[in-house]
Amino acid sequence: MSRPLSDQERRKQISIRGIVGAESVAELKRGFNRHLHFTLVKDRNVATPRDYYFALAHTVRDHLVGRWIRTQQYYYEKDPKRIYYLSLEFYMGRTLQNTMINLGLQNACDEAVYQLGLDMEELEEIEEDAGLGNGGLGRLAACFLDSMATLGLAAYGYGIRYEYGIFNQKIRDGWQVEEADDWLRHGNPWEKARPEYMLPVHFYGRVEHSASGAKWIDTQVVLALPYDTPVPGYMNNTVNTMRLWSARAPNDFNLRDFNVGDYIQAVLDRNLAENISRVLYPNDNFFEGKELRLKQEYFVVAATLQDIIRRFKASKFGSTDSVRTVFDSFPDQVAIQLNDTHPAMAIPELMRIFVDIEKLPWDKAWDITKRTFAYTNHTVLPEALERWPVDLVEKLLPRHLQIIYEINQRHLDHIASLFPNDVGRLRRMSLIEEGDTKRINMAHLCIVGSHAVNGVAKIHSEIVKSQVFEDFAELEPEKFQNKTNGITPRRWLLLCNPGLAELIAEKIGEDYVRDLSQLTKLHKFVDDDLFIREVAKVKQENKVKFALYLEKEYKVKINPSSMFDVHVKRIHEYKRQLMNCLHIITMYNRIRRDPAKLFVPRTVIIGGKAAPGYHMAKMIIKLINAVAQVVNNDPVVGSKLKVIFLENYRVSLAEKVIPATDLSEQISTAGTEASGTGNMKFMLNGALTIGTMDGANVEMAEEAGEENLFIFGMRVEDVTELDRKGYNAQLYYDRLPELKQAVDQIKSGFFSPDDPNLFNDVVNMLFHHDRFKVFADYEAYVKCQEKVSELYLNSKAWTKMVIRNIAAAGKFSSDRTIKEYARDIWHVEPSDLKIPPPNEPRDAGQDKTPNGTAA
Ligand code: D6G
Repeated sequence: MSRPLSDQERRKQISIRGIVGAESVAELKRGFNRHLHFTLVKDRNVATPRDYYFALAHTVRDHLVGRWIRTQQYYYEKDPKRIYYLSLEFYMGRTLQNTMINLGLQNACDEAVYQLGLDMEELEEIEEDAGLGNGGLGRLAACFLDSMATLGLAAYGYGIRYEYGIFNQKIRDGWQVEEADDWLRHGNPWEKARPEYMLPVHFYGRVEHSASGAKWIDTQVVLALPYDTPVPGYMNNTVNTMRLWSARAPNDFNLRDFNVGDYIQAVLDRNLAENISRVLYPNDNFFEGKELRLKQEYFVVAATLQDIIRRFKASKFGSTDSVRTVFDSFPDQVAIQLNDTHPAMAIPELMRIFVDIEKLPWDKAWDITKRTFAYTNHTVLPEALERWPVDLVEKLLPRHLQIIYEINQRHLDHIASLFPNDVGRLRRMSLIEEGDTKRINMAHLCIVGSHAVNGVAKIHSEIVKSQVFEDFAELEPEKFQNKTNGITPRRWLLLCNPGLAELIAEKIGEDYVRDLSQLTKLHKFVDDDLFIREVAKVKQENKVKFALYLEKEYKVKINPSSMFDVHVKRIHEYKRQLMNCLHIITMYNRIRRDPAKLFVPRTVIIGGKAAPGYHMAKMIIKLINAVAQVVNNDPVVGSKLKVIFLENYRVSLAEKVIPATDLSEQISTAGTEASGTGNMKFMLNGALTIGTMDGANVEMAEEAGEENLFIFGMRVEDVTELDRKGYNAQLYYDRLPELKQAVDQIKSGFFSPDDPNLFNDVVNMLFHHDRFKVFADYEAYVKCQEKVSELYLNSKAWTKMVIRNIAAAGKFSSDRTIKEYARDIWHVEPSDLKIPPPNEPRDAGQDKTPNGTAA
């Protein structure tokens, strides 16, 4: 066996993060100095670290521009089928390092920055996260953009440019406190405003019907101003566009019809219109029926569809038959994927455009619409399903309500013809729910208006078909599909874990970055002692690095030789951070009961944001911090057990903590977590999983072998059975002394001596209305954790299991997911054709894009 290579030797051989040529380094340095001078208007005497970050960002951006223009020009020349991913969230995180990696510039930039006497990591830390998402759903959209560009699809992400993204979480006295995320304060070098493509969006008003059709009139207009962000593929010269809309008041806002004479007030009122894109709603898996949110949903949809149709009309397929555009080929040229029901208004909006504006007959319009849209369902939790009150829709979008009623009428007529006299079925399948408040079931609208409906993991897609939308699946079984989620290996391995990425490249070559299934080649190294040691070494280095980061940023000291047991994701009852907390208390009590007994040292790290209005989630954060306070300051415990609440968990913090994790906690109640994607990130980065048979955990176990994960607890069938019998928390409490002790401590104020009743709500919930059955899985969870500790004592056996997991993680690349969407839903072929790199700017007069602007 060969001796291990030094880090430097490795770097020289591996080019997954680009090749360092003397010339490119010199060019980067020139670019940097030029931008510092001309763009930042600074010299090195007065420049701040932020100036250096911006100079570097602009330098890297320069390398994107030509590829971006060329790619978009290519799309206009070739008119491939365009894929539109509509999402209210794009949780992008930082852009600098991702761009350097995808352009193959990382190593050259590292060298250039080093030669300039600067520290790359320090510069990277200055960039604000683009926190335009809450959790999994938004991050999935971001991973998909990376994969679509890498696979050479003519794809676009369309969303909202929130002025404030997800709030910054501060922990004060153990409580979550929210701070506004003013992420654009210093400017955003990655976006390009496109005021020339600004579009009007209408709200309110009324509908006039006449012989020539329906007219939506007397509306209030808000303008949608697009900001484009380049989305580079991995080393393929493709640069796609993410277009985010920002709300602008028209200049005659409130001046024409109202407020005549009150000019000042009218100008001040512009804020009202512009509030549409002010802030991201901070709910994860929860529907909050606010008018402003509905405005956001329609705003993105209305602007985007105008853009899509403009681009279609400009293509060779948007032919006209002397007067009108022929839309027959629209579904062959355009695929629109709805990321959950949030952009569901696109369905009635496209119908409105076709029927009211383009004057297509209803049936034809409906056929085209259905063949254009596909809908991804992300959750089956009832509190997360969007059900907009009819009254609200009627006020804000009166024409759309009429169209939804018409869709519903035809849909119900169809069902009645197939199932005569089945009133129950009609009621269950209606788009309109009767009740105290009449509501539109947006999932039903999406199912009816799409040609494909997919869940995001096998188990979830089965639940969608057999439970939540059973009647719809019976009606159109072929419509229902599964597309198991994935993550981009570029950000979630190359970027966040270069040590591991390069070690893997050394063993199996570099192609795995674009074809993650090649990780199976690692199986043959499971017994290679040197490789085992190297994998363990990379993990240890990552842990030390993370420990240093925590010490520097948060002044907390953790022991890097303890097991890092990490539970990071949004705080939610169904994700059961409370069960983890009960395990911590159990470990604590065990140490105190017998301090001399061997205990495998653990650092339990829990992080995640609670929706600001979610009382129970905020209490859970407070409880974790209260427990941490007691555990971390008990001299009997010493360094055996530490509990850290990781403040402000977000994309850029995930990139730090995931590579440093030994044990990944994925412990939702079976049947509640649609997929999860954090689980995949940990697996790829060499953590072992303790988890329930839920979401994509099931497929991780399938890929790696159940014996290589720590699977415990109720399966979906067990949960269903327990529901049938009736879940009684008290029974578990009475039977399990350690559970009783832990719960009693919370109840009696052991962790909140100043306020013994502080956690009454939490305890009360656990006993009387715990929908997620924490006590029912407690015993199996604690027993499984004992097995985890036992294996951790045997470092070699542990690392071998880690290697088996990494080798089995290939399925969870979002490249695989996108290939499946492309094949089964969008009907497009990925292309590995490399768009030629731009050498010189083309003659600006030569080509015209359909915007009339020079390409
Ligand atoms: C991006 C890049 C720019 C291109 C534009 C095309 O801003 O070079 O001209 O997209 O936009 P559409 O015409 O496709 O909307």
